[in-house]
Amino acid sequence: MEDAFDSLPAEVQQHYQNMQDDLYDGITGAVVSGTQQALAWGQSPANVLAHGLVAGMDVVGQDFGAGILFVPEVLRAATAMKAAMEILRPLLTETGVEKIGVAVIGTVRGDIHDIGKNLVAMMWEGAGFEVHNLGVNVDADKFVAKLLEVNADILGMSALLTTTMPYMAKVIERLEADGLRDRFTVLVGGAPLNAAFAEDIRADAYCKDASEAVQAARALMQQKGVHRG
Ligand code: B1M
Repeated sequence: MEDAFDSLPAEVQQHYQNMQDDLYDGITGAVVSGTQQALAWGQSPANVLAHGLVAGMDVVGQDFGAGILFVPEVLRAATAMKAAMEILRPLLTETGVEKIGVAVIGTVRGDIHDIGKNLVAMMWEGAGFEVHNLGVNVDADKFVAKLLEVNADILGMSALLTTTMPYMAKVIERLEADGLRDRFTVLVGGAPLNAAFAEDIRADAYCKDASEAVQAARALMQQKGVHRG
């Protein structure tokens, strides 16, 4: 869990603001060195993520929506964010905990947004899950084949577009049709979703962000009483 931005020393707040500006401008080198600098000061990966990266990407999203930024600029910002996430990856995924379950995750068909989904995958790994990340534009066949191949406990699906979120329902309908729905816990997330949508499509839970995804996955594994060595 990150610290509140206002509780951070002024120079650290300024540092994160600079990182957000560099992310907005898509300057990968500066975002990467800003990430390294913040960690060297003893900032937690959660703080760097929330205040340096996600907060910057929120502004990019607002200006993209408002027609101030266009796809090429957003892509540059996304590239910078992904490079910084690679530095955080070992810190977020390192875990001394025993394996608590197996998860399959992907962004659904028609959708290529993967930053949030990759973050969930990293946090799940850090929480002790064996994670199979299928990438983007994943169809029902691929989800189902992987779930069976790795004998998964959890299916995570991500969608960032209002036009692609209905595909999650198709995947769940496919699990139902194959008589597999009860075998897997289905968690869904992504900016345009909400809990009512998750309930409508008969997912087990909606996760607002990566930490909720960890909490939900842990809680549902406990409910199932699954123990994996
Ligand atoms: Co796109 N895009 N984009 N985009 N893009 C959005 C989503 C949009 C809201 C921007 C806007 O208009 N303000 C808008 C969608 C509108 C809508 O449908 N309501 C949009 C659009 C329209 C598009 C295109 C159609 C643009 C075009 O071509 N005209 C196009 C679609 C391409 C496609 O997928 N077919 C497109 C393309 C792109 C880029 C390729 C340029 C790039 C993606 C690069 C990449 O991912 N590799 C991009 C980006 C970067 C964005 C925004 C700016 C940022 C998304 C992001 O990475 N956020 C986004 C604006 C926004 O979301 N505000 C936008 C940071 C990330 C950490 O947050 O992904 O929300 P998020 O993940 C969170 C939670 O949602 C949750 O946890 C994560 C971490 O806390 N979560 C899960 C996510 N998945 C989960 C799965 C789980 C659990 C939780 O499973 C259990």
